[in-house]
Amino acid sequence: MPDYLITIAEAVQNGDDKLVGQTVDEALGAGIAPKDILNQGLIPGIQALGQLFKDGQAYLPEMLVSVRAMKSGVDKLNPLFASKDILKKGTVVLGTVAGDLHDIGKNLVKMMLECNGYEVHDLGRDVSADTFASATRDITPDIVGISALLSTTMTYIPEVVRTLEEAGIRSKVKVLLGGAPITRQFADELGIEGYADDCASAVDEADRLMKLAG
Ligand code: B1M
Repeated sequence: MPDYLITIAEAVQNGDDKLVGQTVDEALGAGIAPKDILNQGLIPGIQALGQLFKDGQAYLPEMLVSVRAMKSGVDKLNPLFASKDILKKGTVVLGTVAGDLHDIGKNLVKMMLECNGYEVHDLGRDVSADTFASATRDITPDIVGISALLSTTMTYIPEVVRTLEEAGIRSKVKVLLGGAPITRQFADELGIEGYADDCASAVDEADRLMKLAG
């Protein structure tokens, strides 16, 4: 891996957004292709940090600054791609369920998905089943991502699924669940394909769901 790309990966992992921006500029100036900067610099950097996070060796503050550092590089590259679709792996409609005002985790999931090639339509927090359904009908995403942080609001998730079914659009999407009280078992019991317990795993799980969808 050329020096520039190693520096970019390490700077993302260390959350150094200034160094990321500066080195991305230098790499572009040296003629390195934007897709190589993305695939061999920025993404390995965030993946390395994501692995540390999953292993319990990095924590939320590090994750937040690294995601921001990654974004500062991605923002420089995006205009250089002839089509944004080169970066795009899939489309996600994302929100925190009705009655629930917690959105810090959902926002992290959004940033991680965006940094990893997903177009995310963020419906915000306190999102009703009808709003999930109408956004799904209008946007036709590949994945509907639902976050819930309260044991009282996770019980609303079946209502979201039922509303998607009644609207005839449940079979056209994969559903991804997350949030502190949610478990894989809960998702399985509702016949929901996707579950992730943190924002790094959410990207892996979205990638898996995209493969499932064919
Ligand atoms: Co509240 N809150 N809160 N709170 N709050 C908790 C969740 C609680 C565990 C605190 C406690 O009692 N120990 C408790 C819930 C208990 C329960 O239901 N079992 C609780 C409570 C009770 C409440 C209120 C009811 C308090 C009250 O008013 N009496 C109230 C409810 C308001 C409402 O929602 N209607 C309330 C309010 C609030 C604030 C508004 C003050 C604030 C939220 C601010 C905001 O989000 N904008 C808040 C906060 C900050 C917390 C704690 C302290 C932190 C939550 C957080 O942001 N964690 C929390 C206690 C705790 O967790 N230690 C607590 C960091 C965040 C990055 O993690 O959200 O888990 P998390 O997201 C992770 C994963 O879960 C996963 O990835 C993220 C990143 O790795 N993930 C997904 C999340 N969504 C995902 C979606 C995916 C995939 C993965 O795919 C779609």
